[in-house]
Amino acid sequence: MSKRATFRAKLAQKPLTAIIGAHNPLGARLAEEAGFDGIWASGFELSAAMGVPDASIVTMTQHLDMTRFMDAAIGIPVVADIDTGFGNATNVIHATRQYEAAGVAALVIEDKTFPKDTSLLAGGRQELVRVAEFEGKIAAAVATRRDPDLLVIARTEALIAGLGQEEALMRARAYEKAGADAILIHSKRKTPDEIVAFVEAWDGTIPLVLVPTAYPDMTEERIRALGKVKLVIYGNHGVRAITQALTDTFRRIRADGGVLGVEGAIAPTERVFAVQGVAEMKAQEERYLR
Ligand code: SPV
Ligand code: MG
Repeated sequence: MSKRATFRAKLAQKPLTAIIGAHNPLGARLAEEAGFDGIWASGFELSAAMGVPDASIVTMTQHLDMTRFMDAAIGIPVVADIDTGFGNATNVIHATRQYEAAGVAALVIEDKTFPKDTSLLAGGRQELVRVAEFEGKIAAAVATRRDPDLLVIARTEALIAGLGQEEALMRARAYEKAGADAILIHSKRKTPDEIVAFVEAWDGTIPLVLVPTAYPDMTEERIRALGKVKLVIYGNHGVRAITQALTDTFRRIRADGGVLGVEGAIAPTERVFAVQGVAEMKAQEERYLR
């Protein structure tokens, strides 16, 4: 079975599927090793890794290239965060072709205007496109995919934009009618109340997707108990872990004037060799270098 078919079947059968953000194959491999069901090719993570805000500055091609590298490096599926689809429905058609060819299992398209602003930023510029415009974008992605197993997930930012439950529900229902396979409902509240209220009120037939970054007390056990939610995305914990680890390590080396003090706290070189696949390369050399 293809990664795509496996992922679609998992979402249908498993009570809850869990994926985590990555922005390069190293992180993707570590996520696979840790037991995640898949990778979230996060726009926020890649933007941060490139040292720019998550505001449609990283281009589609840059995100696509990294997504392709990640997909090729791992055996678990990749869910691509394609933001707004990089423009209008025509851009979505192009993006769908490209990401499908890159091997992803799912596309997540959000109903913000292009260029977007990142969702969790206090005071961020959160403007949504008209419902009809976004229905067209979802319908365009659905009609463009060649493989029916490629999931098209519609993400509404209605709660992020402060537009309330009724707007969020109205949009989610419209996006289901437009052909979405699932609805991602995002929130930046510190508590899960508005997400719980949305999930309880959800009367559609397609499953929901949550990103419990702002409300971290929402555990998988609690999500499973809610029902209706089939996918949880841990959006940015990798890039935050790296930011902290590099901050601590670099400062310590500078303060100590040497690397002895960090030796015990960082991965040995051999561990990096292992994640890079050096052992496989050596086996290949043994077999093929003549
Ligand atoms: C991302 O990881 O790029 C996301 C999730 O879209 S969030 O940053 O919470 O909007
Ligand atoms: Mg994103």
